[in-house]
Amino acid sequence: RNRQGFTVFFTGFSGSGKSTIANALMVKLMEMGGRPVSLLDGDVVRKHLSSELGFSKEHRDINIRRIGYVASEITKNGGIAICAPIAPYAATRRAVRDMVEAGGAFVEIHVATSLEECERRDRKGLYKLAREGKIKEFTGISDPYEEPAAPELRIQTEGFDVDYAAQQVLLKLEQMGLI
Ligand code: GGZ
Repeated sequence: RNRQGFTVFFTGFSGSGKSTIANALMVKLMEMGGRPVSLLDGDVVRKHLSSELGFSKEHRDINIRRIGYVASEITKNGGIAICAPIAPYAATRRAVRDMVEAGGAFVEIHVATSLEECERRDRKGLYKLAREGKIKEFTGISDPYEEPAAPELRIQTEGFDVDYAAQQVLLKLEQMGLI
């Protein structure tokens, strides 16, 4: 029972809170025990799996497909994969969904923090650099982000804490019969 593997795929702007929510979710799922949990965070993937890639559409697509492939392997083998890249292109997210669903469930979660809020926070100072033109092809500023039309869950982060967001994800996983 409940042994099907699955992938939780977060998508949203830089600074939207994807990583933070993904980490909180990982802790909760690990505490529940049972299946192994693997986190494929944007930063870590870019360091260890995609270090040669930049941020052109072509390179982002390669990056996302790599994440999708690893997630599909984990899922097929009954594990839980949590992914947290920006993943700005709908067609690429679709391709990942198809790959993962061949061997388990795919749960797309839009971390819907607005661009205005992400830029206002600007925790890493990247939006400022992007506005100054010092970072090219920056998502939301000088590069596109295609909002998911029908994600399994859309999280509004403004005014809510990380724990509440992670709790919403757990509820959705429960509703889907995955945990
Ligand atoms: C977007 C960029 C860019 C550009 C560097 N555009 O807040 P962060 O720093 O840690 O998250 C961003 C991360 C995005 O990498 P992903 O692998 O998630 O992107 S994608 O899914 O599109 O492949 C940001 C940093 O890298 N960063 N330059 N031009 N984000």
